[in-house]
This record gives sequence, structure tokens and C-alpha cells, in this order.
Amino acid sequence: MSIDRFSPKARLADTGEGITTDELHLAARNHGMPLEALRYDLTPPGLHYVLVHYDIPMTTAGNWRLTVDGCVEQPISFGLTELRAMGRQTVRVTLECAGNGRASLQPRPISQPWLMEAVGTAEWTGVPLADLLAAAGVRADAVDVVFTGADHGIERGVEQDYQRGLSVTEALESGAIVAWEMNGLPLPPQHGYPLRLVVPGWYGMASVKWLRSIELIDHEFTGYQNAVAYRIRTEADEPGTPVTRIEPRALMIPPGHPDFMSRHRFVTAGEIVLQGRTWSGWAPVDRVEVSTDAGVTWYDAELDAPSNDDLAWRSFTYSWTATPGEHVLTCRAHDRSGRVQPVEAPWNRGGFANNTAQRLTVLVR
Ligand SMILES: Nc1nc2c(c(=O)[nH]1)N[C@H]1C(S)=C(S)[C@@H](COP(=O)(O)O)O[C@H]1N2
Ligand SMILES: [Mo]
Repeated sequence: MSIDRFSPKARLADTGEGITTDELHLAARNHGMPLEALRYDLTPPGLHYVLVHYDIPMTTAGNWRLTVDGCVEQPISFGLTELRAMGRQTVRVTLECAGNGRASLQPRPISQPWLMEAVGTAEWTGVPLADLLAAAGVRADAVDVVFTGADHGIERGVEQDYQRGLSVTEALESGAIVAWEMNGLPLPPQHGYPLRLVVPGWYGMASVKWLRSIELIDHEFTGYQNAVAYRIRTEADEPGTPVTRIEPRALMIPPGHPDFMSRHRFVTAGEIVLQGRTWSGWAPVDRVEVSTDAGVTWYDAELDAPSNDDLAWRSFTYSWTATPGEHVLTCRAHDRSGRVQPVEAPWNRGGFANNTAQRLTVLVR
């Protein structure tokens, strides 16, 4: 049997084609954050979204080694105890999968079928990546830094370890850390135990889990996850542009009570405080607007005081006087880089970086 037989090309769903068994396989393994968990400042592990391309590898901390080599003055290899001695920093990071929103696109790219819930915020503790690179000594000929995980699989016929590259500048300046704790506890297996990269502000694919190697190379990295996957394309055969930082988004906690099957909301008439979270990987969000009439009129939401200047989510509230009838609630974020969340984001073949505004249908009684 050939690899190709099991690794079809990326495909778009046909008009009217329902979710396929392939998509269901992915949806049943990976999971989103239920939107009511937007209530927590820090997402409890277990509610944080999970995305794993292949299998969760069986790993042990005791014999784990992380190597830093390639275009460096002095290649180094660390065990976990040695790594801990390099320093300790905690960063609050909102991670979002680049495919968030994909399943609502038309035509629908066949892949992990996220609606809007592929997000979570955690405190990651570890050593700054820049400190590890400084310890090894970045040579002048270094161009990209390649991060390799311990997981292995086949994607569209290409057999690979999960690998992502970052430019040396991003590796040094993005505030990335090599983490061994999530919310003060050792990483859970699904989030990269015992060691992962976390790149603040970047879509999740950059934050390589089960990290075992950091290699500096003297050319642009052309591995699968940089050069083939995670590119914005409208035509299958164009090179496309790389997926990088997280586009601004605001999400509301769905108010009231849900209908089991449709997830439509039932709300009692009167004063309702709509709550949500907002983030952007480009710059802090400084304005959120809410509409309760499907985007005809917009009002400014109240943003909480920024506790710091990082890119983690902030909460917002909006007081709504709910009158009987059906209403469509929506919201949009603006960040300090001038980016505004679109009511409908442009389509692309991978369904990447799609930050189309959330819409919630609510029946007020
Ligand atoms: N080694 C490895 N790292 C990985 C992945 C993977 O499949 N293997 N998935 C990436 C993707 S696409 C995302 S969105 C994030 C998800 O991180 P989380 O599961 O901790 O939320 O991990 C990234 N790091
Ligand atoms: Mo992802």
C-alpha cells in the first residue's frame, strides 16, 4: 500500500457536503474551549483548546534532552534539571489555532473543523528562548531557528517530525519561552510534556510541543509546516503568504441558556451584562464594539484596565436591555496597530487566520 492512498491532497468540501468522517476523526481527538470558559482569566487545563496533528507521544521527563545546535558558537544539550538552572520566567499567553473559524467557511476547507473555540489563555513557566540562544551563541550566519517535536506522522504524503521555523529575529524578540509548566503545574501530556515552545502573539502552530531540538540554520526553513501548510492561498498552486501573528478577535460568553441541539440561546428579558474576552497578536486591543441588531448599530463595550502590555486577552462587558424577540448579537475588536476585526474575513483555502466576527442568535422571552 502506498502512503499516497491515505494522504489525499487538501480538499474543499463540495457544495452542501456535510462534515466528513475524516473531519469527525480530528474533531473527536482535538477539542475547543467551551465558550463559557471565557469567564476564567486563566483557562483551566482540560478546558484549554488542544490541537495535535499526529499522536500525543509517550514522553518521560527523566531522560529528556533538548539540544541547541547548528549555526551556534557552542552546541549545548540540556536535561530538565540543567534547563531549570538557566532561569525561570512566567508569561501569560493567549494561544489560538490558526484554523479557528474554519468550519463556517464556504467552501469549507477539509481539516480540523473549528467553529470559534480554538483558544485558551495560560501562564507558561520556563526559560526565555533568547537566553538559551545566547548561551549557545548565535552565529552571524544564522537565518532561521528550527524547532522539532517528538511527534511523527504523515501529512499529504510527506512523512515528518512536527517542525516549525522562526526567523532569528522573531526567536530573539517575540518573548518566546521554553516552558515546562502550565498554570503552575507540569505540562499535561496533550500540551507538550515535558517541554514546549510558547511564542506569544503567534498562532498556535509556532508553539512546538514535546520540544527536543532547536537548530539554527543558515537559510530560510522550507519544512512542510512553514512552506506547504500554514500559508494563506486562494489558489492551490500559488506559494501564498505565511501565517504568522494572531488577528484581532472578540468573543462573547453566550448569554442565557442553550438549546441542546441548535445551541441557540434563550434569555429572559431585562438588563443583561454581556461579557467576553478580546485579544490580538499584533498589539493590545484598545476597543471592542458590540451590536445587538446583527451589525446595524454598534456600541462601545467597557474594557477592563490593561494590567500590563502583553498580548494576552482582556475582558469586556456590555450592558444590554434585552427586549422580547429574536436578536443577533455580534462584536468586533480593534487593536493598537490599527487592525479592526472584520464582520466577514476574506476566504482562503486553508481556512487560516479567519477572524470573522462571532454571531449569536438569542431568543429573548
Ligand atoms: N509537536 C507539536 N507541536 C504542536 C502541534 C503538533 O501537532 N505537534 N500542533 C500545533 C498547533 S497547530 C497548535 S494550534 C498548538 C496547540 O497547542 P495546545 O494544544 O497546547 O493548545 O500546538 C502546536 N504545536
Ligand atoms: Mo493550530
